[in-house]
Amino acid sequence: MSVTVVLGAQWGDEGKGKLVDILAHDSQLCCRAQGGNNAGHTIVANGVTYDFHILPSGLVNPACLNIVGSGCVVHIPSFFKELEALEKHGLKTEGRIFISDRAHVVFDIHQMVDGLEEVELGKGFIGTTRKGIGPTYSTKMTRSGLRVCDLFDEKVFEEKFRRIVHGYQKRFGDLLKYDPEAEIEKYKELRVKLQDYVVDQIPLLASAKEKNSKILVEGANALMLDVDYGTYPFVTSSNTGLGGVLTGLSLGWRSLKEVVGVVKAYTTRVGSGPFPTEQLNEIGEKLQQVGHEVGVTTGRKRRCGWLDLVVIKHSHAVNDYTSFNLTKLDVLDDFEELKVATSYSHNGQQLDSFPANPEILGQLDVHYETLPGWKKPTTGAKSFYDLPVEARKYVEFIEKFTGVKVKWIGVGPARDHMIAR
Ligand code: 2SA
Ligand code: GDP
Ligand code: MG
Repeated sequence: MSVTVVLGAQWGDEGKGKLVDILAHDSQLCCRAQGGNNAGHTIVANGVTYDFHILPSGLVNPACLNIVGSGCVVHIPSFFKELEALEKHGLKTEGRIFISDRAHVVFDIHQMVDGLEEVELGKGFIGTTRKGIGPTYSTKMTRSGLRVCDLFDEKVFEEKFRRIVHGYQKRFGDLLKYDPEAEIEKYKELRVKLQDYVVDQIPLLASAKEKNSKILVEGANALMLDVDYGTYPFVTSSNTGLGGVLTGLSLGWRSLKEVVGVVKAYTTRVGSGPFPTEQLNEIGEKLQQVGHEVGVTTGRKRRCGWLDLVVIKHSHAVNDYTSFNLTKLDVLDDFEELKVATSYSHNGQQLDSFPANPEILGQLDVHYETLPGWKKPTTGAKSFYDLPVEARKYVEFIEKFTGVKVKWIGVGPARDHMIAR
């Protein structure tokens, strides 16, 4: 068995879905290890645009099986809604998508609590997707959550579910307008519909191992949103790095072949929190507009700024990438010059790593290298040498700084807008 892991190296939306779609053509199984339907991604293939949230992008390839792994959190009605939308776009998903019986269930009440917790935070709100991700991982960690397997024993389900609801009602009182009976009723139908999708992930992956299958792991969100290594507390509630892949799926470290870091040629972030290279000016606006930087799940405008190689270095230090996919290089086609952050200082002191403290992160001086732009279209480029020399130098600058080879370069949204080296 050989496993290729695709991980976001920045704050998400680097274009992981597109690389996963390309690699899925040579894979038998595509897995999600963590996160929920907060992870919006868009894939453009055969002239069709598909929006994904919780489902793995391997569904676009008809020969690839897909699994939502144990480390994920799943809102079951949204899972079915997303499947239906893909079917409407012509994808045949029957028999190709499974959910681990150990994955945790996101209930409507988790989503409502997500919203209430954001309000409680006032000005310090995280800017979550309000998909109930944080509250569901919280109930998982306090051992009061429900797993997919719990849904199939009505008595256990009702008992555990009422306990969660009771706890939240005690905490939020009248603020929480919620009818648990309606949700219990909904699950009478949902559990019947769900049973064909539920598997024990451990033997499934073990059998893939025996068959020497090629497995693809699709990271969700990205390292800077990792609950341990990201810009805490402005992060999501799972381990979005390699650690989350190992705990969220039973693959084992021995089978890991490649860990690809997906790096957008500039930086974006959705929601609140530190963003040292953010450009709150016409440059940020241009990146947002040319890059169509809008959240796939919530429709929020993404914040935009220059490429930050201090972030990429930090991300590489945690995930140990074997290669990079640089994406959206074409978005930089029309800039006279490009800036790339290469170091930070704080109170005149040079920093040698990405600081943990959000206060320090808010007071950094960012040091940039300026590189020439290329002012030519790159979308038609089929090989590295089709790119303008300045674009090649931009790529080589990233490689030299990080010591990681850029193996793929995205020059447009479609599947064939990708240079492989
Ligand atoms: P949550 O909902 O608890 O995971 O939010 C916590 C933080 O994580 C950020 N986050 C994301 N950042 C970028 N992209 C995400 N997916 C969607 C997309 C987001 C969207 O593809 O654009 O549509 O708005 C994603 N999911 C979570 C989030 O902004 C919070 O900062
Ligand atoms: P993900 O969450 O990392 O999978 O990324 P998203 O799908 O949320 O956001 C990436 C967006 O950029 C999507 O709309 C993609 O279709 C698009 N995209 C991916 N790669 C490229 C590229 O190389 N160039 C351009 N212009 N768009 C791209
Ligand atoms: Mg996304």
